[in-house]
Amino acid sequence: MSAHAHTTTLPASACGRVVASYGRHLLVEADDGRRVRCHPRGKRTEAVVGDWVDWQPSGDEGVITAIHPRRSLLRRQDELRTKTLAANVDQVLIMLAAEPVFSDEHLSRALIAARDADVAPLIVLNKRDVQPAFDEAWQRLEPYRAMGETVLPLCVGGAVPDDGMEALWPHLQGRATLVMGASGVGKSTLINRLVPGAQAQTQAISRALGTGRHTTTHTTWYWLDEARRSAIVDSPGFHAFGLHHIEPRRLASLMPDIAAHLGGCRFANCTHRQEPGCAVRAALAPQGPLSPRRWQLYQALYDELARAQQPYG
Ligand SMILES: Nc1nc2c(ncn2[C@@H]2O[C@H](COP(=O)(O)OP(=O)(O)OP(=O)(O)O)[C@@H](O)[C@H]2O)c(=O)[nH]1
Ligand SMILES: [Zn+2]
Repeated sequence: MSAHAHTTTLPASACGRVVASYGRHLLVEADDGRRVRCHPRGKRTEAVVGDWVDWQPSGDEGVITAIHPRRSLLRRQDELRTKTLAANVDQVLIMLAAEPVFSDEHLSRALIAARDADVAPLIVLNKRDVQPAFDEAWQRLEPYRAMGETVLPLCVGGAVPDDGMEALWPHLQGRATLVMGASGVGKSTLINRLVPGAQAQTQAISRALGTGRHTTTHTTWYWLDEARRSAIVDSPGFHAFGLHHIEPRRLASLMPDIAAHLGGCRFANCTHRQEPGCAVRAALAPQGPLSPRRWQLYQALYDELARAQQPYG
């Protein structure tokens, strides 16, 4: 075969979006909406859900040949290491509920990871019908509202006149939103309300990718509108982001209530832990507005990130 004949018989590569992943199996959606099962060509083309990719047909499957530059990349925390979770997400919906009671530390970690990835966080408090637990949880979220976070009430699975879905919708429009939250907060209930056929779709994808129904680490990108402008990304069993790739010195800038006091420290390289003349420590309550618990969390996370930077430490 001549070189010329070879190039003309090579199938043209097309552009597409990774809409589902089950381990190394990927489903790519082409521009015309067609969905093709794809494999990465090599280590450098290991795409994740949300990625824009170039792919080439290969039999009735496809091969991913290139990954387009990512607008954002979120990582999940595994037992041992951080793994990529989703790319090109604009927003992370952190779902909390009246019950189970949420942990301030988990919430803070999620907010830090989102900000680090340049992804806007949106806090949603579900189960408004569960009282007085809901009102208590709403109160506990006051400090987060004070530092500028958006918090929306929701009652996605309860029978109340205003379930909060109408107020949530404008926040989802025109964006790709990843949903995360502890077990039992109502994530599946929310996904099923937003994407009525979600469960059936997931089963169909699972069949298309030839994986068993017990696969746990799968992520799915669902379009919320015909125009394919708004999407919701579901990753069942995903509870915590990985933080260990974050440089400890960046941490203060990722916590808005601490970041508010940066710039006034005596030392330019202040780590805001024990240095004299630290503007962050000077802002601690009762003299200032900064909650001592948040500063303690900052210190604990700083130490954790510093340890993670030393591979054998
Ligand atoms: N009272 C009340 N219960 C709700 C509400 N939303 C969801 N639930 C219930 O909470 C339970 C957990 O909901 P799921 O949607 O399965 O929660 P999940 O976050 O997907 O949980 P995992 O699958 O374990 O991660 C179910 O029994 C739901 O019916 C709500 O607004 N009010
Ligand atoms: Zn300082």
